Amino acid sequence: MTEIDQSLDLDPSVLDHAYALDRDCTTLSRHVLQQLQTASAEAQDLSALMNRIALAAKLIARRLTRAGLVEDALGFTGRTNVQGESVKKMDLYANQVFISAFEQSGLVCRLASEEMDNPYYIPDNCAIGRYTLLYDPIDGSSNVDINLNVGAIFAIRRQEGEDLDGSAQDLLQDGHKQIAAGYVLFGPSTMLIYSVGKGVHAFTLDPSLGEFILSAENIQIPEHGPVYSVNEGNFWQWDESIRNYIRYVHRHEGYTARYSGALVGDIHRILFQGGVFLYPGTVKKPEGKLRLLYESAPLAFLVEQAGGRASTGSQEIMAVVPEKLHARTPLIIGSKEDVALVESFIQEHQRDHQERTALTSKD
Ligand code: AFP
Repeated sequence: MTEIDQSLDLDPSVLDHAYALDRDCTTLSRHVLQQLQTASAEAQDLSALMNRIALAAKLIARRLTRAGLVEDALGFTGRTNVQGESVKKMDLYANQVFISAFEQSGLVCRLASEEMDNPYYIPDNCAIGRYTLLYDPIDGSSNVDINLNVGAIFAIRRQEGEDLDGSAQDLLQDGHKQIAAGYVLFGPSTMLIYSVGKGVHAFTLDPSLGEFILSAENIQIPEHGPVYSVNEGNFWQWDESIRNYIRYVHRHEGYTARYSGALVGDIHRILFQGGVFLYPGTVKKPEGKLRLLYESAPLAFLVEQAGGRASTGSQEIMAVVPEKLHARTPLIIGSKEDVALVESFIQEHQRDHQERTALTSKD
């Protein structure tokens, strides 16, 4: 114990723990290599890729923490993206940060983002970097202007084929083609959660070191949790099956509603505490709001790695093959038991519908 520790009269066991944390600090790149337990070229690539994602996360976090003080961080650009949504200044900034972080890396041939109509190619990298980074640079961007948590979501896929015409057809494949996925949560602290298919691990940015340090390893999502996370303002737009599920949780003890407007924040809570997040189809958006390649599939990869599930209601998210780059899917994701409960209402409704149709066709 140091003199300062003695003068502060600190409990030695607390100090041991604090020093142990300092001594053992595991950085992200080292952790990826440990996970893959090989010196293969792909392990080196993934470690370097995660490092670049971490760099992008640090740059975005730095701007977010000063968003109210710097020019051009808050508000809208006046443009709409390929999905017809209003683009915020932070969306554009964060999108560009990912491009800049990867442009010099030699790792990635293409970046595909929610904010870009078509993938962005880095021709100089394509001879050596055969990966594609798919990402949502700022998830929940409406939270930026009110200083609430936002996120970024990412997935890495190998490029398959030459993609000579730049149509990126090889990206129109299911979620099993992802070799890594994760998200960054910009909250009171900045956290990066990732999986390379070997469990789910959380890192917290230590601003004094400028490093992401391992803070939770092998996260397991509880089989069931109290939280249901859904925008209930859409109740009038839902199918009767989803309304029945919501009526069920309203009438049973043990459920609690949490909805932040940023998917990453809601998923983060559920990952650690259990429960279910839903964004079902609505009258206005029958496929829901969330994009398969940039949001649903990466989070499905992660949540499955943590022992949870992700479903459209009738199909596993990981099995969905998108028809186009910016395809949307309904999403039901979280603890196994809670996802199954929502699905049971959908299945019951489908059975009722089939029976009614059979009866009317007999008449
Ligand atoms: P934005 O990034 O356009 O704000 O959308 C965020 C999001 O895709 C996801 O993070 C939220 O869960 C969901 O939309 C919120 O959408 P609603 O406002 O329709 O509930």
